[in-house]
Amino acid sequence: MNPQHDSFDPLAREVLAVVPGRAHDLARLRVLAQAKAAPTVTVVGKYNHGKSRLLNELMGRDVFAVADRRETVTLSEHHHAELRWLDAPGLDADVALQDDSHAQEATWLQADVRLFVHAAKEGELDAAERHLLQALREDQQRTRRQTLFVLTQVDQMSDEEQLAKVSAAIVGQMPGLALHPVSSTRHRSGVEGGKSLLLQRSGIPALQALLREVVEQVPGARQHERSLLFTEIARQVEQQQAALESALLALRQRQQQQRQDFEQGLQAVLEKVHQDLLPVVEFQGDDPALVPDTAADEFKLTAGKRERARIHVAYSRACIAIRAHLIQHGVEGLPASQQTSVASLDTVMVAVLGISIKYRADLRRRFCEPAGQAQLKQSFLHYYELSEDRQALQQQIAITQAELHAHARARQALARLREGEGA
Ligand SMILES: Nc1nc2c(ncn2[C@@H]2O[C@H](COP(=O)(O)OP(=O)(O)O)[C@@H](O)[C@H]2O)c(=O)[nH]1
Ligand SMILES: [Mg+2]
Repeated sequence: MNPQHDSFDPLAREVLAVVPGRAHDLARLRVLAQAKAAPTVTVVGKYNHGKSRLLNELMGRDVFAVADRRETVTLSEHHHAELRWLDAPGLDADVALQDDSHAQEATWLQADVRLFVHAAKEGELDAAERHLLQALREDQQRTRRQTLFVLTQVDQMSDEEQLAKVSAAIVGQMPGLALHPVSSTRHRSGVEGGKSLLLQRSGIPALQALLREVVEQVPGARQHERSLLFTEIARQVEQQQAALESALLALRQRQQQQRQDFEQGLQAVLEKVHQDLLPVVEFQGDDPALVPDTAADEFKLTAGKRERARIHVAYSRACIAIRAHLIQHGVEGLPASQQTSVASLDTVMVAVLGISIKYRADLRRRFCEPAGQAQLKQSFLHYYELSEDRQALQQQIAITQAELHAHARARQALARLREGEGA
């Protein structure tokens, strides 16, 4: 691996963590980070259309394997004339997945200039070629990476008329397309036989001249593309960050509002309970509820029994009122960590109030005196925050905050990459 990438990759990972869909753009930026890398020229097109041979003729040396079989299966590169020439396998419907990924890498990741190769004898473009060419033209609009359409093997045309026909058909398919007709075999014969007319008619010298012009524009195009990609990624990170910020704000507002609703409701319920209990707790004189029944009273309705029943009913009513409020706010069971083996005891009511209240004095202390009331409020609020919904909300807030931190880190990493720290 290139040592220049040692600092690029960790920063890129921070960015990728929040915009995973930008993996390709970051990979391309990684290529662009090698500022001094020679402009890369590659071929794209179907197999056997003469891609490898075209590169050989353009370079003036037999570097890449030419064959009637599928010869090029991986990427091979050659440095010549201050250019990096990259031969790629053909893009065909029937290609093995691996070949295709090599071709994709050459075209989309590595190339500064693409030579789209189509053999004249094949006539019109097929659907796959049209789509690819269209995608390359759109990419050129966006990134300024250029694609030249090279019509190869024109020596296979019977005459100029047939060539003109094929050319017109292709332009009809892709309006505005500039065609560059070449014949590698003519070029070779011209070179070997020293025949300058054949050389000219091969179209190769003209394509070489055009390629030189296009290559001169590569540094500017790279700068444009680099800036474009950084700007697009940064914008996406910022947009996501803004969305997360408003989501966090909404969550916090909901958290606050819910608590306020619960607290106010609880206050109102406790006040009502207090009022309802007043007639029971404010008993004047000796409390008959405290006088135990004798064996003789077993089947009699005594004052003590009646008062104890009143206390019991009053307490039950208080509990029902409070429970109704708790249930309305999703506070019922105890958090898992506090649960016992007895399900009926695992409620917030039992945890806060105990199992039962038997004495008038206890009722007063708990529900009617400020200290007792404050204690109740505090306990219920405690369990309220531990309830499932509240915990889930808290969790969501924590996740959103973590995402926001990741975005802040991604922005920093992106800025550092842009400043060239990763280059
Ligand atoms: N007649 C003719 N044959 C060519 C030309 N260019 C390539 N070929 C032949 O077409 C076949 C495939 O060429 P190659 O460059 O390997 O195609 P690739 O699969 O696209 O790389 C080979 O047999 C070449 O010799 C050309 O300009 N004229
Ligand atoms: Mg080839």
